Amino acid sequence: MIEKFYFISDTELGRGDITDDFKDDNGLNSFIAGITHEKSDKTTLVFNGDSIDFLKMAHQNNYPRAITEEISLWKLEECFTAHSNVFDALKKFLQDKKNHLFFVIGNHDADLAWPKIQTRLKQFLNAEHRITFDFKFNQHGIHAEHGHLFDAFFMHSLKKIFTTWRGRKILNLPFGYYASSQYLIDIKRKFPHVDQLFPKHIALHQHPTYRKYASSVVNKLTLRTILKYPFYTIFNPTYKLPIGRFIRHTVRYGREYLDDNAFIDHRIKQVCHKNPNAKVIIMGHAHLAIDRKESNKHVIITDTWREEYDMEHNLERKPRTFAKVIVEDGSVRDAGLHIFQQ
Ligand SMILES: [Mn+2]
Repeated sequence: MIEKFYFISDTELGRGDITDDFKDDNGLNSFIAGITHEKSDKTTLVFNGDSIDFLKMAHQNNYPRAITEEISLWKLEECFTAHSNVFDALKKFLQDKKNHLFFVIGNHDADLAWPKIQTRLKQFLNAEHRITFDFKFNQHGIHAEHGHLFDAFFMHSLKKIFTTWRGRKILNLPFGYYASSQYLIDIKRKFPHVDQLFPKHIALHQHPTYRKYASSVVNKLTLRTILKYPFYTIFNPTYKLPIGRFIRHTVRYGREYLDDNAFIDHRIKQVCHKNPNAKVIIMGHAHLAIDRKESNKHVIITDTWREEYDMEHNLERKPRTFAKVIVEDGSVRDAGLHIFQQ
């Protein structure tokens, strides 16, 4: 029996407005169409986190801190409308009964944890029993997770996904979510195109106006975080701070918060250590493309599918990458990182 697994990450499908960085519907459609009729007994497409960009999507022009199930549902419908072609391709993919879809939950799409979001997606894609949602994917010695659980700012408890505030059930989101949606989004809305430059620390270095505006926003965030949030958190759970993790991050990396290249080796070591039995480990989140052997494991990091230009390579559009794993009779036969060519 041959099973094929495809992993892509960080597509960040939004609602087609200025904060939506996904402009590649045609590319993604043809990728999905290309794997729809595979020669296999079973084909699974894994969206390895940050698939739908609930984080950067405004809700009726606002970024509320308390994310209820209704807000998440509204955003999901907006995404269905803005990227209907992608969802049509997924519907066609799922028409074949041997095909499965797996959504790994990331930091832009924690909303996928809501029961009604999962029901709605299953209903919309018309495949009740072949769509799975989870924070981690573990099958046949393949371990996949988005990668944010190793990120000091986006890490959160897997046991407490929801919390209650003023009698309402809301998502229990990490500090990074609020820093991004309440503050950093402002930088993006003001400089939408500079924000598509990668890596971030070089973009900041080369664009003084962008850097100046970004640092004023970050300073405001830092001041409020130190002076006000410790008091706010008494009344409102969305103001809680990851002080211990923040200190550990600073001890390990100094004042480097943006360059994922600086963090990735340690994160790879951590994920390998936490999953001793995995043969293949796949992550996203870092917006890097990596394929290497690490302590007898095959480690693959898939890059983003959003519109991003590489400042270290003549501003070329970053290639769209995916991981492919072939499993024969329950064991991994082949695994690797690939570049998608349309
Ligand atoms: Mn992420």
